[in-house]
Amino acid sequence: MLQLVVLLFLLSPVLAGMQVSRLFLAPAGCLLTLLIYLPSDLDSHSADTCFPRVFEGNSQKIACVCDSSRCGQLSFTWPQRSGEAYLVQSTRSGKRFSVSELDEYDTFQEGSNFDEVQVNLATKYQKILGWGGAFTDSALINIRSLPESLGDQLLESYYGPNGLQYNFGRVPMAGSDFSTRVYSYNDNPDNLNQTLWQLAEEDLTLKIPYLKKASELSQGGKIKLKLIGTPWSPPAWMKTNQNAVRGKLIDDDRVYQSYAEYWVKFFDVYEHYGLNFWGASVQNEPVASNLFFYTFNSLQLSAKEAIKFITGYLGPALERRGKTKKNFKLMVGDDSLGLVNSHAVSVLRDEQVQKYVSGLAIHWYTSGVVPYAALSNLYEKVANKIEFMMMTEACTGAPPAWRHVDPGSWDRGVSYAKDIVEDLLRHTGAWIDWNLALDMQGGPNWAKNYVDSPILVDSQKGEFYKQPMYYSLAHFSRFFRPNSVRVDADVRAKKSGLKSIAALTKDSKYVVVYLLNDSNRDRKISLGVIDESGENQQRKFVIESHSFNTIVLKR
Ligand SMILES: *[C@@H]1O[C@H](CO)[C@@H](O)[C@H](O)[C@H]1NC(C)=O
Ligand SMILES: CC(=O)N[C@H]1CO[C@H](CO)[C@@H](O)[C@@H]1O
Repeated sequence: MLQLVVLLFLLSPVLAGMQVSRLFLAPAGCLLTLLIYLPSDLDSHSADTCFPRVFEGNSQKIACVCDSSRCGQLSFTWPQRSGEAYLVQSTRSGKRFSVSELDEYDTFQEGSNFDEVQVNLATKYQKILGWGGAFTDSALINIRSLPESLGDQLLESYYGPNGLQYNFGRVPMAGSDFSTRVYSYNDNPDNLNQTLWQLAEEDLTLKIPYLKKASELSQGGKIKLKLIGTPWSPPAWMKTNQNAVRGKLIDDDRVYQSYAEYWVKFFDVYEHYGLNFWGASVQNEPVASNLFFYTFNSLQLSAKEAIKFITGYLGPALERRGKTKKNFKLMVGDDSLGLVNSHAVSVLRDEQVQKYVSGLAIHWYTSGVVPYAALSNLYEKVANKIEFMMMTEACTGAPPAWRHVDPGSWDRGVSYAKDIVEDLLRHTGAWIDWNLALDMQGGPNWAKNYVDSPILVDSQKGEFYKQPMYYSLAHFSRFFRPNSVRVDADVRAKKSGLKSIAALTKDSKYVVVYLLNDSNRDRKISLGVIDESGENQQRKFVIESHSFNTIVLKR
């Protein structure tokens, strides 16, 4: 093919010199263009999904570049024929969301060393609620710093049909540390009747326009975007220390009542702008805010205070607006495993609280330090009091001593994958990432609490980078779709360290299986899918060392 193109190209001046009619030349030119473009498209399938850049000269640190002229897409067509199966792979060596068909027949020798994974469709667990990220002021400032169409492309990378197909968006109610200033919706001291409540400029110029865009993108992909509101701090004048950082709500009924009014007004006003929220958490990190090093917008809210606020003020205020458990999912917790456990158990034990609260939210920051068994224990204590449990905030690069931003880091993608698998194995229905995008410093952040993000923006170069964390998420979000049900996936070769989770799609037509191994060698996998009638479908294939793998099988 290539030779033909070269030949035609070399011949073209000769053909032109032969005074061939214009009528002939025009289509010949088109054909020439077609022939030149065709081979490059066919040659490297990965060019569709990633335009790679190596960072710091380290071949393991690869991020995919998007600029005004190019941006990789995550394209995947679900199989149509029964028995058809695909393997989607991303590897440390550079594959990104690369799709290959899996043979129905065993092409390997019998008796060789396979790791067995047995998926059992009859054993069902929690429903998958979905995937998302947070619309912080900083994320949106970074998106806005790009040329408009490139910023839209970034949003599409998350919410569009060829992106992660996120269906959740977490929205800070007023400022968080990922803002460029400290503000609330009513910084007028003693305005207890909340007559001076008003949206901030950040809502009008950032949150509302970008939430609308994301909503349109996901509706285009026929997914209903579910928004979750979360406050970081009440107005400082309502707090014991008169400060947005740390402090408690002043223990006065009028303050509690006023704060409930302040809180629900946010949803009234956003509805006025056409944005309806699916739910909210009562308070971001109510327990971690007691730690001495907590240096940004927060509220120290004890279990007793949370119960008082929910049952006496917030719950009734929501109810007066027609927001009940049926149509508005209020969550408690919203803090790290280990820190929030006894707080959440105490709050949820209150019968009045149960009238208003639907879910438990957990943050990831102690993962790997606090054993995951604590998540199962916590869940068991509250299981009969909630409809769902979700992970509502995660990021890498958070501890002050760490590199905040580590462009192209594969290991950070692995951290995401490990946590998602461990959480999903323990009743978690949704996994929501932190900032959608950060700058090359990991900000902006008024409190200098810089961290990493799956997408980094370099506004000076007019580029953004999709890191391995982004692709790590893609292996879940694109396949473990909302309303799928997790099913049993038993890794027989337990010593292999291989991790697996599996789900059955809502229509029961597809089985999706995720496999993670971070070992140094390729692994031979024997995957068995046993259906409800006991029939076993086998697939044998190889997964590469240091890889994220999703298998999609049409039943
Ligand atoms: C609300 O409170 C302010 C004081 O902040 C007061 O001046 C105003 O009259 C009050 N408005 C109503 C309608 O009660
Ligand atoms: C992420 C993961 O589970 N990695 C494991 C892959 O397998 C090796 C042994 O071959 C384990 O040491 C890793 O922990």
